[in-house]
Amino acid sequence: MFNETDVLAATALRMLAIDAVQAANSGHPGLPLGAADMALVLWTRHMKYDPGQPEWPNRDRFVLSAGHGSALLYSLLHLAGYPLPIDEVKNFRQWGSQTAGHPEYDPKIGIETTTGPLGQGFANAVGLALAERILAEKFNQPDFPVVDHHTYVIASDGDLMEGVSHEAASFAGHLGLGRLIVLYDDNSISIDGSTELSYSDDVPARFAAYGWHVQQVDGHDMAAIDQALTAAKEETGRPSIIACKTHIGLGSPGQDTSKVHGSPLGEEGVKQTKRKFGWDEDAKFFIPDEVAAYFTQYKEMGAQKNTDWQSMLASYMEAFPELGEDWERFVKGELTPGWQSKLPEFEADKPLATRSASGKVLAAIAPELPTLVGGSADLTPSNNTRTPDAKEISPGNFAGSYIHYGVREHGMSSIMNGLALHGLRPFGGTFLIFSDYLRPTIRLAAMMGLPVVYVFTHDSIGLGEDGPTHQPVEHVTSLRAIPNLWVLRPADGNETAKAWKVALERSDGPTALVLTRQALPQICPATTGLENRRAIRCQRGCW
Ligand SMILES: Cc1ncc(C[n+]2csc(CCOP(=O)(O)OP(=O)(O)O)c2C)c(N)n1
Ligand SMILES: [Mg+2]
Repeated sequence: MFNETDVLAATALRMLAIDAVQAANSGHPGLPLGAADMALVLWTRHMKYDPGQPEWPNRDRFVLSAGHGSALLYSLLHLAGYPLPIDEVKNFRQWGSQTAGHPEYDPKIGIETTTGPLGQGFANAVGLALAERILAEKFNQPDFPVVDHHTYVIASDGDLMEGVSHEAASFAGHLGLGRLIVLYDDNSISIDGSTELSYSDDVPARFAAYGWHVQQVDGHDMAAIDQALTAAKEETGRPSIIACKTHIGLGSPGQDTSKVHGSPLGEEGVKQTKRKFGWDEDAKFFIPDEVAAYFTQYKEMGAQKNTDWQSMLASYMEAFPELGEDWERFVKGELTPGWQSKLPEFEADKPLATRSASGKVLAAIAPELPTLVGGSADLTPSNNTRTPDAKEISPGNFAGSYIHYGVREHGMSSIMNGLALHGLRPFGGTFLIFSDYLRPTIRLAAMMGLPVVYVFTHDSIGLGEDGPTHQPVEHVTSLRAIPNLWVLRPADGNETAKAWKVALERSDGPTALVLTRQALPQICPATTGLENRRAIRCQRGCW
């Protein structure tokens, strides 16, 4: 089933990656050399993608969570035929290139999410896999599996050490996200040296305890990887992890050491590695014709899958015109026209906490917005995030719009990034004081321009009674320091309604709503302009 051309293609992938790192004299050769076999098997025998239309909605999602191995991803995208020319691979890590040191969100060339901070890609992938199930429930009809794909991840030791991956893995196991498949680059090396220095988890046992389907294979045995991927796809009720035992820096002088993790091999090291793989040691960025033809064949197969899907979609649009309209809007990232008319108005002289106003706003608008998916990190009654009509998402049941994330703020927020990457409009709640727990993910949402909404309640001086651990002091200021995050701190009910309007009309980045626990007077009648508002505030002595 695997022949010399497969091996040659994997070698070409490796050589392209080490040439890119060497040209930049900076980067990470270890992961590409070690993980090329699993990447090749995945991208040729299992993944569904069309490099001619990278944003095909029903493509399988691939996340290189170990973003430091980006030379592997860029080489793979180039070989697979994505619009990423060889000059971009040659310009690895150079200013203005599409090939930054760690991948940055760029779906037009096949990069599904920004990775680099370890663990985030893993948790984003849980969000992508959850989005796939939610969307399948919304759109699929008998004989019309419009949304029907897998989410694949390559994750490293560091990814699995990071806390956020623990939260997300536990949650994925709970929900039974059967279409999530993780290839673990199990090389027992991280930057400080052997993982034995700091890591003695029994990873397979840990994931089995989370409720995952677990396999262990030799990560350089293509047939074994292929079989494991097939078994992982057959397991539909549980997420899968395949621990692939690999050699970091395979074939290089520094193989199996931490040195090869993040240091270029050097001109001599590159030559030695090329000799070891039977490659011309003087050839740089060389792609043999048979390797180019090999990838073209898979590109054509992918294009055919997309063509078949497009013709199914055309029949679907005729058979289900209303759903078809929703689908078109979803694909364009648009919300139901006129939804703003449902925004409630709050009467003067009825003091109300802005968290309560937020709950009322959501209750009014959520039924209009099929792609809005809410949740809370176990503070639902405090955050007022669940609306009366919202059905909850639960293990094996994805026909809902409300997610109980459990006490997993960091995981929740990274999963929300994944939901947003797949086109849903997620919002999630916790106390403002705990915004620190999800700060790394807010920054990534801001960098990627994802329209995620954070419902941060309990912005109140009255919280003093909970003690200093619950009293937000510097939080609003520090959130305002994140570029491209909009921080809105409405002063009453009507401003809360406007804040939701602003947050949901925004499609190019995240918004934090900072809401009170205590009741506030209504100082801003809904329909008046700024001048009147000023006058009213002056009358009340609160401007
Ligand atoms: C949150 C976070 N902390 C630290 C780093 C810096 N860093 C990059 S790779 C790495 C660990 C490398 O080990 P592993 O993940 O096993 O990758 P491998 O060396 O096997 O390629 C670290 C600590 C990071 N990228 N993200
Ligand atoms: Mg490692």
